[in-house]
Amino acid sequence: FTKAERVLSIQSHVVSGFAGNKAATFPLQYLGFQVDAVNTVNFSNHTGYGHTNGHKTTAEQLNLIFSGLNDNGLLVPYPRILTGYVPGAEALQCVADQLAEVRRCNPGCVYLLDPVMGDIGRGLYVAEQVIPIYKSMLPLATIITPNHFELELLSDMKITSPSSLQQAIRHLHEKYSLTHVVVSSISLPSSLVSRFDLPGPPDSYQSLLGATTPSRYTGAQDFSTSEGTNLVCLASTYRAEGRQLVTSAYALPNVEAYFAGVGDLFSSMVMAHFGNLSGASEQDLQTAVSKALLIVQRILLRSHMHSMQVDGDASPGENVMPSDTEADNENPRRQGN
Ligand code: PXL
Repeated sequence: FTKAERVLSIQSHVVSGFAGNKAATFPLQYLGFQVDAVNTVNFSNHTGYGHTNGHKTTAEQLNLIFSGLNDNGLLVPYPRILTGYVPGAEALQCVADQLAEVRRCNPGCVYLLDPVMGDIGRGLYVAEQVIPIYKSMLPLATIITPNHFELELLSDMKITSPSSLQQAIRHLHEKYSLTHVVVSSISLPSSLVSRFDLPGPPDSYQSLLGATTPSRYTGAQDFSTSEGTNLVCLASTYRAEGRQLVTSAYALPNVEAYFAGVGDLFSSMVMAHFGNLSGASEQDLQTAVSKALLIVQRILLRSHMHSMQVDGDASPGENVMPSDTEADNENPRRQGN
């Protein structure tokens, strides 16, 4: 990255820890981006702690921020926009309306929509009314990054097998004219992962982390079994001409610890590495996803190793950024996880 490209990042702010804009901003700045953050909440900490204080930015307050940007001609020209955690329906509708207008005026903008709603372990952690709003926003997005839980909510399908997974992804591409769908994490038994057909690394980043070699899935076995799991990330690009999906799978070792904000870090890194602003090619997506996975995996492993050294164990709710683990060094008996 040679120039400071601007990114509008519409996500949460937490005082302690790393989620939303707190997880995305520094890594994006480190890559040379100028990050303009709209904070959708101002919370003491992320909601995984069980107790959170603070406030949500209202639709009216968001509208003031957006109209201020717009009045100065600052909103429409963003080359990249990222949206994440917006827990309330009115606020999300306001973001949706703004995005529709930006898209209309600047169709070349890369818009990464992370439909942050929950995960398999914790369930839904935003208002239920955001689900139809996210569905209405999908046609605006260049890339979406749902996890397993969010994919089920958006597609109204239960995902229990590779074929239902493919069906759900195809449904989103076709119903909402989506070119790129990235399923950020899905659990698969290792026996299925070994049945991926490995075509070889597409770029040098791959060789740094063998586990992120993309692969085309060939099997059709049910995966609702209890054997050891691997995390799998799927990147899918739709070629409208032949109604063809080009899907790559990336198998990752499971890090046996709970980290918050990983999805937020991942989506920001996919957006950062999606090089071609008007691009619709599967290579653009594959490159972005491999690089993002590599970065996330390295940060996770380092944080996990560090928290093991500090606590002798990985604590639930522990965050992912190295600076957080450094803070632990000074205060090893930190409470509140
Ligand atoms: O990682 C998603 C997220 C973002 N922001 C806040 C959260 C969560 C998930 O719990 O609580 C404030």
